[in-house]
Order: sequence, then C-alpha cells, then structure tokens
Amino acid sequence: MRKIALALLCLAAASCATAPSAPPPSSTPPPWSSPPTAEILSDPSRLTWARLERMDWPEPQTTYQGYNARVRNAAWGEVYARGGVELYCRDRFTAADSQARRVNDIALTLEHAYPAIIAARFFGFADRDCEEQALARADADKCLAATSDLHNLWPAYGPLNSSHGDSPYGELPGEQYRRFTEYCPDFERGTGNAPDLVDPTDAARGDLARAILYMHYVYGLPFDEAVDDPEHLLSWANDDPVDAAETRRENEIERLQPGTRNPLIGESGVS
Ligand SMILES: [Ca+2]
Ligand SMILES: [Ca+2]
Repeated sequence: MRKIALALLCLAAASCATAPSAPPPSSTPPPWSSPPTAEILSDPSRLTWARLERMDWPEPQTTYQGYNARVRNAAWGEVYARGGVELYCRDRFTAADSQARRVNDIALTLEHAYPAIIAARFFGFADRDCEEQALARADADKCLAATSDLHNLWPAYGPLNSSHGDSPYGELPGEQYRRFTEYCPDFERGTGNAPDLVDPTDAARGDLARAILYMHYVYGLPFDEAVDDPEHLLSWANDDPVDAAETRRENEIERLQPGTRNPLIGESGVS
C-alpha cells in the first residue's frame, strides 16, 4: 500500500526521481504462504487431536452393568421420555412414540454407535453380553460398562440399525448408495463391490463422531473397526456442531450416569 501511495505521489512530483526506486513490477505473484499454524489451532470451535488428548475425559460409567432391559428402559423412559430425533433419518418422535418404541409404523431400537460386539471382543468376550470369555485378559467390568453406556446408545429405526450391524462408518462417493429411501432421505450403505460402510447423513455425523470419540477416550476402544478413517471423526464433529437436542440428551445422560459428561458437549447444564 505504501509503495502504491509513493508511486502516485511520484507521478505528481519530479523530485521523486531521486527517491530509491521500487523493485520493478513483476507478473509473478508472491509465493502463497499458509496462515500461521498457531492461528488455526487457537480457533476454540475446531477440534484437533491435540485438543482431544488434553480434554478431561471421565471414568467409565457405573450405573448400568450390561446392555439389558434396565438400560433400555432408562433410554426410552428417561433420556427420551419427552421424545427425540431418530438418528439416521432425523425424524422427530414424541413421548408417546418413545413409550411405544415405534414411530411412522417402524420399530424404534437402540443403536450402539460403537458396535457392542466389537467393544465386547476388545475386552475379551465372544458375545455382546460379555458372558462368553474368549481371552485370558478379559475385563468383564469394562465390557459391561462400555456396552451399556448411554452415550453410545441412539434411537434408530430397526431396519437401519440392522443394516449398520457392526460395519464401520465412513464416506461413500456420490449418492447411489442410499437405501430405505421410501422413508429415509439420506442413509447410505455400501453394497456389492462398494466398501462395507455406512455413511450417515450430515446432521447425524457429529453426534456419532462425539459418541465414538467418547468411547475411545473413556474405554480405550480402538477406532479401526468403528470408522474407516478416524480423521472423519474430526471433520464430522467440526462440521455438525452440538445442537439443542444433543445438549438436552447429554444433560439427561449426565443425570443418570453422574460424573460422565462428554466433554465434547459443553459444560454441564450449558446449551
Ligand atoms: Ca455419499
Ligand atoms: Ca447433529
């Protein structure tokens, strides 16, 4: 800017002829330089692995011991007592739907974001009820706590829950893998030669990412079977920030599982 101003002054004043000459104009733009890394990392709204590592993660929950009727009743009768949002299709359901565990004539089930069988195998069991020990180093307490932690349980239509099964989440190219389109606008499931992945709709991605990150940092569960690329968890959490429904859900879970608030969902009681 100063050089331009000086040049303009020089046009009007011959005395400038003796001033140090500016470098000759060049058609080559200056080399592009990236913004300082510190600037990116200081953005408090963006998650990074470094920030996740530094977070104050809770201890495993001790309210529920295994994925049984008690935790299912807590989910439908407490967390979703006033209704909620179906995970994959984002349909709202009412308190009555929650009680009936059915909406739009489709069964509502509880989906484990981090598949229960994969968590159980990690803790040394062959079944998701953590009963059939498969490894000498089996940890029944962790297995029961992880498979019944409410943070990992989401209301989902039964057929979509079954379709996810224990396949990893990921991103599928294009939109040709949409399934259940008669009632669900954007549930993508790789079939045939496509990767064996479930690609959740944008509004569900952050919810799932925050749940899977919680399961990793609280229970030590590895990412590799839950998501095809852990970097998706960062971008999904960043691109689908916490909303009022997710905060309400977290407040209920914190009430039922004291001391286990997911630090990715803000301060206790703050929306
Ligand atoms: Ca896609
Ligand atoms: Ca969301």
